[in-house]
Amino acid sequence: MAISRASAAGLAVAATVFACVPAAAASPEVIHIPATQTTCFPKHICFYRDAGFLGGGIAVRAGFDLNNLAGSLDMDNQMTSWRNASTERYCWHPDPHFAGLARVMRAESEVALVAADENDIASAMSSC
Ligand SMILES: [Ca+2]
Repeated sequence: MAISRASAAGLAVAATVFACVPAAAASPEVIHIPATQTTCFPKHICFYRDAGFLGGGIAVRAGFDLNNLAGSLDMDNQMTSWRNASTERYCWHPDPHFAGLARVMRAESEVALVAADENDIASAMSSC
C-alpha cells in the first residue's frame, strides 16, 4: 500500500512529537565510547580498554548496574582505566554477577591506570 502525501506528513509530525521526549528518558543505559573519545558523559560511569582513558569502552548511566560485561558489551576483562562522572559511588567486580573483591570507584573520580593485578579483570559494575 502506498503512503499518501497526507499520511507521510502525519508521520513527520508524529516523529517530531516523539523527538520532544526529554533526552534523559530516551537515552540508553549503556553507550559505547568510541576509541577517539577520552571524556565520559555526565552522570555516567565509563570504562576504557586502555590506560589514560583510551581505546574506547562503555559508559553506564548512573542508577544502572551491569552484571556481565561480556557479550554485546564486549568489555569483559578489558578495563584498564575508568572515570566515574556521577555523584554515586560505584564498584567494579572481577567476576560476573558482582562476585569477587569489589573495587570502589568514588563519585566524581577517575583512575587513569588501574593496578597491575586489577588490569583486564573487571567483569561487572554496580552502585555500591
Ligand atoms: Ca573477570
